[in-house]
Amino acid sequence: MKNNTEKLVTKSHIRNRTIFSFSVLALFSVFIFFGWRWLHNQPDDNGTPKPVRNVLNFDESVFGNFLSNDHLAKTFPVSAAVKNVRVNGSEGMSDDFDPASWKLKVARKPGDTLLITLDEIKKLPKTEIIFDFKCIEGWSQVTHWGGVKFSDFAKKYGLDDQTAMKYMGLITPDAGYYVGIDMPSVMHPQTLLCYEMNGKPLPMNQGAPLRLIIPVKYGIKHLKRIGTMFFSNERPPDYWYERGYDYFSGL
Ligand SMILES: Nc1nc2c(c(=O)[nH]1)N[C@H]1C(S)=C(S)[C@@H](COP(=O)(O)O)O[C@H]1N2
Ligand SMILES: [Mo]
Repeated sequence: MKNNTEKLVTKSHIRNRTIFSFSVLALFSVFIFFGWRWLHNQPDDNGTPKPVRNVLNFDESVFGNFLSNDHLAKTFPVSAAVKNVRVNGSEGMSDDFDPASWKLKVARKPGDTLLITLDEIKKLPKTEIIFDFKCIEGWSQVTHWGGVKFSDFAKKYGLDDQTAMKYMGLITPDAGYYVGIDMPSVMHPQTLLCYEMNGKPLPMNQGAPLRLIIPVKYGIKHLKRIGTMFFSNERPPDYWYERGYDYFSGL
């Protein structure tokens, strides 16, 4: 029996369809070509074309609202933490550094800089966290860190005026790596000034004497070997931001 939905298709019908399909393809190609060229002729904003930067900044204005002290990054049992923790990134970690004479510089106001030793920091209550550390390069690892909560540190050193500002900046002692972080993320209860990894003193290549651990952010913001801390209502300079990455870099 003949299927009555069958249609008779002529050669010219097929030809017309083919021409139409190729025309659509050609049109889209032209559109993408000129669109791409237009984008790359736009003024640069910190390593990326201005329209792309505008989208990243818009994302920040949306997703920044989801950040809350009640929204915690997922944590794990100690047994889940890896023993061989990956070492990634050594900007600002020059060889001529002497951990014995290190002190944390906290620039509270112009002409008012605190110098704090590691022993003083260790006197504050210790907090540990085991979480999935995520790098924008596409890897992640469950790792175990110990230190003081930034919010405890801020309370102890009277940083109320400072934490009322919009950003904190961190710089390595040689100024080779630097990050800026929005204050809600800095004050988040899982953000640590960290001096231990896997229950032992932090290894040099992992940021000894003191590094930042900030589980609500990608790895780029977890600055190793903190030299100077400062506060500002403007975005502090940020190493990877200047190279085209998102300033917020939240998770
Ligand atoms: N001083 C300094 N801190 C840094 C970096 C760096 O290059 N220099 N790289 C960052 C990046 S991209 C990642 S993923 C983490 C890696 O931390 P780890 O070496 O302890 O794994 O450190 C961050 N902190
Ligand atoms: Mo990273």
